[in-house]
Amino acid sequence: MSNALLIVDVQNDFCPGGALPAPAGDKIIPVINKILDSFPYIIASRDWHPEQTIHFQKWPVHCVQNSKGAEFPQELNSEKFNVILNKGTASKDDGYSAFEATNKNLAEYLKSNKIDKLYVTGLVAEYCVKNTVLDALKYGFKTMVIKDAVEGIREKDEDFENAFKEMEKAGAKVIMSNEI
Ligand code: VGL
Ligand code: ZN
Repeated sequence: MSNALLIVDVQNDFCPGGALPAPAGDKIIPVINKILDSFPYIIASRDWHPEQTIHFQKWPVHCVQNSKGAEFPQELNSEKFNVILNKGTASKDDGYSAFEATNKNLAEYLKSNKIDKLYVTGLVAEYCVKNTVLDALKYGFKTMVIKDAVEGIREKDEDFENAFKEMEKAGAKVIMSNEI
């Protein structure tokens, strides 16, 4: 059995200067770059919205398909990614979880490559990272969350820590990148 690194939505719009920024979103990029080579599979998701979606009733317009804001930040070594998943592509739902990607079925991809253990990083803790981790656990994958490679939008101070508590309670293991 094998393991994979899952990089959730590290995109310009979730970094400082973007449309829906995690205030320290850019800080996780060097951490992710440093651990990339430790994984046989590197899977990245991207929030990939149509111009009009109910999602934008809740959120400022962000990560519109093919826009600059939807691109991976230049500093992220995205040329090493094996798979890119597009999520949030429907106009009628949020599509927070990478398991809801529409261009590839993530659960099937993992199973067909005998990947049973997922290391999750990315943006943002309170929404897409959390929903992806909860889905991974539901599908039965061993799921680790690399805390120093995750950031949040931190609408309220406690939101970031609460997201980690919820993931841990559901069965995720929270680790730091130097434990890999
Ligand atoms: C996200 C809010 C809206 C995320 C995406 O990637 O966590 N959050 N769209
Ligand atoms: Zn979104």
